[in-house]
Amino acid sequence: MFRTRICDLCGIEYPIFQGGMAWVSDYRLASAVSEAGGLGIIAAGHLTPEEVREQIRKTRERTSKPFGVNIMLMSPFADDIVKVAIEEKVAVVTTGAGNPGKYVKALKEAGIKVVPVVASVALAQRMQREGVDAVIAEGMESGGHIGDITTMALVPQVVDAVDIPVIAAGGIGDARGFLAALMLGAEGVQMGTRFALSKECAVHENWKKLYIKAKDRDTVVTGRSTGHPVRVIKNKLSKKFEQMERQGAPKEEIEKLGVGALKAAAIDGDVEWGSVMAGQIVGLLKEEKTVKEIIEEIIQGAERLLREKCSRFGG
Ligand code: TUI
Repeated sequence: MFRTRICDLCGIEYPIFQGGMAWVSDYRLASAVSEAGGLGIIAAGHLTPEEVREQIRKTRERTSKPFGVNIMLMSPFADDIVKVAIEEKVAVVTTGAGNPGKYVKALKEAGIKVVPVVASVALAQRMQREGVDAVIAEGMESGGHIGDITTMALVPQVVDAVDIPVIAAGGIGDARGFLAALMLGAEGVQMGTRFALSKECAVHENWKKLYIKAKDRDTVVTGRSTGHPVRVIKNKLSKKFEQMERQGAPKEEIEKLGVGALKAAAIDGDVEWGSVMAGQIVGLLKEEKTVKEIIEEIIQGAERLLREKCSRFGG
């Protein structure tokens, strides 16, 4: 059950992607997700091209299954990371925070599936015209850099506007979210926050503790005034951001606050003054689980839910 075009496209068992998360999703998480039947994704956001190559090779030592690399298009190394992905022949490249148009041809020629994150119908249509294999429609419930439409509203509009498969992202953390996304017409889901709170994720313990403590209203979007909206868990840093944005501080000064803040939280565990990116679904998460448990609970839970709902509403 739940085999979709995404499974065939990427050579995976379940249509579940693990979102690429800079400083959070390295080879340990990516290989675990792929081994469990989903698509693990190495985040290249913060890495140099040679570090990306090393991550790819380490992933290959742990799994022979397909996996992906996420290229954050604001990275100064994006051009060379694309070259590394091609040389290393990764199965899938996902992109974020921009338009990957100029890379599509070279990636496709190398036999790599290209799956950009989009936050609007217009970009999804443009990406389809440029020949990508699928799109990830990401709602503003997501953690990190976001667009401004919710998953519930964005996904069906993107589904109606393109013929290629659509993966839903943003606000999905369990079987209910997975099934809801399929009902909206998506053929798969991408989850970041849920996988960040997994045993195999090497993010700092303080980050995970904060995720467990967080409730529904504990995230906030900073950086709207600079054109780089980022969803994080509220802390001293986010309050400072809000204060500076309220006061109309210069864009450069506000952006300076964020430099190094993600690493400070994810690696050094400074969850007061670091940037603890998280989606709104963080309030649902109560415990750390293994990747295998997360995926099995979603697939088995969705099968059970579907049976229950069909017998209740479907006669
Ligand atoms: O990329 C993400 N999320 C991210 S990247 C990131 S790294 C970072 N670190 C510090 C500060 C800022 C970022 C953290 N989180 N998600 C994918 C995503 N892409 N969400 C939204 C978009 C998007 C938005 C607009 C993609 C394309 C787009 O349009 C660009 C255009 O040119 O039309």
